[in-house]
Amino acid sequence: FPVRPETTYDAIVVGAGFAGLYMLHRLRQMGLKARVYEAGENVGGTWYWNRYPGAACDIESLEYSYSFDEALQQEWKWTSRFARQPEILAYINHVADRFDLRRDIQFGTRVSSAVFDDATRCWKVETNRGDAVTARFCVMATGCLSAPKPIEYPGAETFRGRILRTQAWPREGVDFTGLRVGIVGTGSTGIQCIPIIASQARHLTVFQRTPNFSIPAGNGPMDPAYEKQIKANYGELRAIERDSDVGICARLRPETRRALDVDANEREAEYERRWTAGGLYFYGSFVDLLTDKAANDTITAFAQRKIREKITDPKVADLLVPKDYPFGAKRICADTGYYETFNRDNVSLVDVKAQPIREITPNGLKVGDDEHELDVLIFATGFDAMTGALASIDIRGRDGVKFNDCWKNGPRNHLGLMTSGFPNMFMTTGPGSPSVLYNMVLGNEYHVDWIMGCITYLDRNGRSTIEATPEAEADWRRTVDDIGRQTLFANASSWYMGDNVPGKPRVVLPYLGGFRAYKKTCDTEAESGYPGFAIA
Ligand code: NA7
Repeated sequence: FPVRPETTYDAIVVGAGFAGLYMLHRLRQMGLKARVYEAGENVGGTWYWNRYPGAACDIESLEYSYSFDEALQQEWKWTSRFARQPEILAYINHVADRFDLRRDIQFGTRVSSAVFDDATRCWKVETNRGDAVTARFCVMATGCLSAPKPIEYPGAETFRGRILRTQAWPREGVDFTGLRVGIVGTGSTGIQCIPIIASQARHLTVFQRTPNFSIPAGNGPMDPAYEKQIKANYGELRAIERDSDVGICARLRPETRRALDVDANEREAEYERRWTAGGLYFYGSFVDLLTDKAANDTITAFAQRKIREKITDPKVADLLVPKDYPFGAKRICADTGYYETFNRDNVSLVDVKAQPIREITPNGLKVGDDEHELDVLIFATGFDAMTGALASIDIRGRDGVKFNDCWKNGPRNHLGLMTSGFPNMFMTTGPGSPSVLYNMVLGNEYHVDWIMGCITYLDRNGRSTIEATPEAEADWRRTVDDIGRQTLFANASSWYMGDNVPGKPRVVLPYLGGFRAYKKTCDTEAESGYPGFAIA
């Protein structure tokens, strides 16, 4: 018989992805009673939902994995250089079993509200399944890319074919054989699934609004010698990753030179070396690529040339080569045969910037005056990034203040971790932190460890609550904005800036000063007794 959950906990954790699982593990290690609520029917978060064909991580498996347990990282064997979604999900399931985490996780349950009670200094958390529990701490491990954007065109209910969303892909998979398929969206997701769908469908029509820069992933089976070498020096690698800006260091370290400090031949050679190395290493070719427009022009031109070379039809190449924004200012992608897919006879590209999508019709998609007839229409249109998942929960802090009112002009928090007026509510990889530009798994580990340090501090000092001060929060917002302005990120329209969601305020969402500097600030904050936080 199911046991009725206890109603009082030390901590409630929302989400059982990489962050939530490690959070639960650490809370338990400290002897705290915790419960995790997870909307999915199993662990995995991002990797549970995004099971579209071709889904894979663009950071190497040996790096995009937990570092907190030496036996785990030594014993787990990755089969490919960049793990595909099923393997990452298998890994996360292994972690849940290995550390016996499932007994404290309630699946298929979405947290609907979290309300702080001033009298008891506790959070009352309610779910869509009728749970009502209280806890001293509430950790929002809700993920940065977990609230899919709704379909933004009318007529979905009239479509006679099938509509699919990449972020909620059918578990049983989809057979596209013989079908006319359309896909809207050419971000990382679209770029991963388009080549695979094209190889199955009768015809694939790609509806592209903005072209993206994508680098060949260079994926393949794990090289046993490489794995052995990493595993023999894992501690050292992890230390280097934690002391870096992006946390991707195994094969090639990010350059410390500036692009224009070397001559054109050397620069080209460096770009070539990193382009060939595959994946996101190309990003680290020079240190100033995202802060100096002249430096960026050199990598932009290189990438444009490389992309153009792959495409047979010059008119198609004109559409696929990004021209209107600096390389890297939108999240770059990693692909396996993406651009080459447009050389196939059964693939066509439709520019929906020139002629906007009007509506979904019973037969397909109407773009300008043309109706494209389709059997399947796929939306790979992205997420309400970094704030969407939090906004979907009715969170109320001290004096009943609504979280969504506090954040209506953009996120407000200190160090991306806590918001004033919301005591003992932590967020992992929140806006104002650098995690989406860093190795997400390590970014989550860092946040969880910081939160545990904070909880330990409160307990050692006999205090009950902590929250950001309004002053520190305002300072941090200024810092994030100022650093953002020194980069080229504002020169593109992207989810980093909130531009991808109609009506969302345009602000720099991640901290763009690099993980190393961010970590130093957070470590100093903790070491000096949390001066930017009010402790009671
Ligand atoms: P992204 O990167 O936000 O990409 C979404 C794509 O969908 C992008 O090409 C968008 O074009 C396009 N899009 C979004 N809304 C529309 C509408 N309304 N009409 C036409 N096209 C649209 O999401 P992904 O899921 O691909 O990747 C998310 C992150 O996951 C990625 O950055 C990695 O960090 C991993 P736009 O550029 O907005 O013109």
